[in-house]
Amino acid sequence: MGFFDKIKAGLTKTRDALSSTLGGVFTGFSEIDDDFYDELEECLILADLGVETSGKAVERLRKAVREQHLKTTEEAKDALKDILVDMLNVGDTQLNLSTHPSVILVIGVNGVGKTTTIGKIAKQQVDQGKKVLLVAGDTFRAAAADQLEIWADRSGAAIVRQHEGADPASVVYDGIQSAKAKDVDVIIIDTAGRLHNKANLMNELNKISRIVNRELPEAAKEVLLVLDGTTGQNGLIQAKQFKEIAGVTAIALTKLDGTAKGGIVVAVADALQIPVKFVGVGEQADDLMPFEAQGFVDALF
Ligand SMILES: Nc1nc2c(ncn2[C@@H]2O[C@H](COP(=O)(O)OP(=O)(O)O)[C@@H](O)[C@H]2O)c(=O)[nH]1
Ligand SMILES: [Mg+2]
Repeated sequence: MGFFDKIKAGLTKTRDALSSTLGGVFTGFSEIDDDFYDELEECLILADLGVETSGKAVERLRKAVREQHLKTTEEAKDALKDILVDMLNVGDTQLNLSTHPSVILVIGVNGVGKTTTIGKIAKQQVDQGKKVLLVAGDTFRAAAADQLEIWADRSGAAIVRQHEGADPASVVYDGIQSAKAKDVDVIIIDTAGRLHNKANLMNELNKISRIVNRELPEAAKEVLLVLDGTTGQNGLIQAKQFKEIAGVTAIALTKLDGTAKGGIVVAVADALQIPVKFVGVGEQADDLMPFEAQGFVDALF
């Protein structure tokens, strides 16, 4: 399955919800009037674009309708699709892995899908012929490193881990030395995400970043924030907190297969102005799609 089919299947719940609500708006109104805009905005909010982003999208649509003299709701629909694509295009959606090695630091709260997403990215990179090393920076529970090790085996990546309770920055240091020795292309660092202790988490992430910058000053670095797509607007609040404490460069939205509120992707991109680079649509190794705005919006409608 290509991107479009896969993402379409993963977004089934969102699309079903949207087609019964949004579809109704576009077919139910014969002309573009205030009632049409009001209904439309309500639908977008229901699909989890959030109040702010939905308002912005409808405002832009009003402008497009005025300026382009659009007459039918069908024309308005096409214009809305263009607007959503534009709102999603906030930066390069490809990971920057231009150096050898490159580093992906993966952050986010517990349970959002960090380790799973790392496993999936590792698989994609290994399949492209890259040498990948996973670093078990979540030392909070032994099970976390065990889970990462399963993904290492599954994807064909190497792994560096230490004992439970070890200093994550020290595991990262070990990982980088090992990567240098083994000529690794991509280092992917897993972390624990205990956001309830914000100061602690910030310290931990800062320490990891310092080690990476000191040991690999020239390396391309991505800070990938993983968000659970089913948590809706709560996820957005989390994202804003992480944006404050870590220099997030990319977002992965997981579990879109389990929600009717896939519109959260638009809300996140618009509110944070950080590109969504992946969407997770299942638990298997190949259930991670590189994000592409046009394909995503086409799959939604
Ligand atoms: N349905 C679905 N489940 C997912 C997805 N990504 C992760 N999961 C599941 O979410 C749970 C938590 O994932 P995990 O990677 O352990 O989260 P972490 O605590 O952030 O490392 C696991 O049961 C995963 O299988 C996804 O895209 N779709
Ligand atoms: Mg984990």
